[in-house]
Amino acid sequence: MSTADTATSVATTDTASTAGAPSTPSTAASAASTPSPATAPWPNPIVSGFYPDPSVVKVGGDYYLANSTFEYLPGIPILHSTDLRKWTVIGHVVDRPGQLHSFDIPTLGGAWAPTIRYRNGVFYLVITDAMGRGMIIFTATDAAGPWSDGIVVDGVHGIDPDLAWGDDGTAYITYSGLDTTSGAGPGAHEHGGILQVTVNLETGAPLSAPISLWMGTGLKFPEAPHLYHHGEYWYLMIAEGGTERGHGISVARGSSPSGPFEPGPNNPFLSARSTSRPIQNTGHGDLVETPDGGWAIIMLGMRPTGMTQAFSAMGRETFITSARFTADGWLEADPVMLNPRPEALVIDDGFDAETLDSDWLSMRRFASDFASLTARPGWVELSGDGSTLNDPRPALIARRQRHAFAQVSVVVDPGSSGVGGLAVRYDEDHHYEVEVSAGVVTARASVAGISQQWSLEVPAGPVTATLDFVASVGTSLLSQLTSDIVVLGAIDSAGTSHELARVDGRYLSQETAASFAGRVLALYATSGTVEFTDFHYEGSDSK
Ligand code: 6LW
Repeated sequence: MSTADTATSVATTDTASTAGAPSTPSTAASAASTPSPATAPWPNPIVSGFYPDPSVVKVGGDYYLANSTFEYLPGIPILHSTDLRKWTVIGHVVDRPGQLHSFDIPTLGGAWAPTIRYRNGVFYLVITDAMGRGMIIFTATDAAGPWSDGIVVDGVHGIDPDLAWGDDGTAYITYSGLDTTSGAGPGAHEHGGILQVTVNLETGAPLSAPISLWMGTGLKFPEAPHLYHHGEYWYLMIAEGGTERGHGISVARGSSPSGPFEPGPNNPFLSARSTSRPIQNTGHGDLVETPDGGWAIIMLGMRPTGMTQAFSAMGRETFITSARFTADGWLEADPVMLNPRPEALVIDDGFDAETLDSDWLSMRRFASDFASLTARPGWVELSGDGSTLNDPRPALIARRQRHAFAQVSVVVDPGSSGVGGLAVRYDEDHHYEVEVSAGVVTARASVAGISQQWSLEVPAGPVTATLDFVASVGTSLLSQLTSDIVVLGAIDSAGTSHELARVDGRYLSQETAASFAGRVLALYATSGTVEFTDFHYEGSDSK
């Protein structure tokens, strides 16, 4: 497959030695009873929380993964693994102004669907800054960064760009023909199927006019194309059916990177549609060679919960499943099975480092614009400008909610005039928060313009704001439909605990909010300066 080959061929000797049967029977017995890392069931999700539209590349024994981040900054995380199971964020492609449009990008716009590839010592990442700069090529010699400023593929308007090289070194950008950037009116909302141009990667100049490669099998939204050269064929793998429950992955093959392509016999060959599997919406996949020389597809999916599997509180996450080439040269994949990591994840941040942990996100502007780690050592100070969580650029730092059930808390000191607190946010129309000002704590739930709040007078001084995400315990069937219940609470400066409100979590899910991102846990300041310390997150996928 040219992508892996372009990177480096997979080292086989160490794979052979680790996969080889041990010499002594007892070891062999234990080996037989304990699946080798290569054959143990995949953990799934492999990256939990708001990590949609994954792309992966193998470079020797290393794997690099990239995801969409839309209006959040820093943008486009790069994660590293050596086994496709354990992933670590090693950097971000977008870590400074100008790389993306960002500042006034509409919600749902921004960093849509990257493809990460590697060739001759250079990492390439192509992506569309939807409703922003357009289709962009970023490069780096180290996947951890720094990455380039990004060059625009001039005049090519589409999403989900893929990058592949022909045997002659020609660079092909294959993309989905949804035009979000030309502003050309009706064409901006038609879908042109899967298109392709050749491109000068140094300048971004297209070297050919767009050609149409495939419209998919006729399902809606043919998108997320990826080209692979394996054996005698070029494979064109796409998503179709839409990112909702009808999502799936289809494949066609041809003798050249530009086709013509013959659709496979079992498309979509990967989909959860109309099944009761815990993982739904599977699609938008990238094919990768596994450490043991097999194949896997890494894709987006969702974990809808509630009695009718209706609400996905975690949004679109990154999943994996095994795949293979069949004897007649087509792709097949195993069902994507849920296998959450059993251990709880605990995060504590006392804000005593010189810079914010890179998992802290901000909204359309970098946190350096409004956050200080030096004003009060051991605290992060956020300076509000009057923007609330309903506005496009709140003074906010946020981390993804990674688990269905979690406890979150942070100490909030609003001083004499500050207003701010702890929120769970899906987008500016859907968020719940515990807000603190001098002597008053307010719980608030805002859903699609409807808002309700509960206020309580408390002694002056710092307050510990808490959000608990718990399972619904109601006995009525109606109460069993939701994904979770969010408990908004506070511990005042006298040490008294208060439960301010219990709010249904279904309204902060992909199916209701419907915006592309996912839940984040946010520290924010609306006005004045508000200081925070002792952020604590404990999450688990078991109740
Ligand atoms: C992405 C498209 C999609 O570009 O949603 O789920 C868009 N599929 O492929 C944004 O995530």
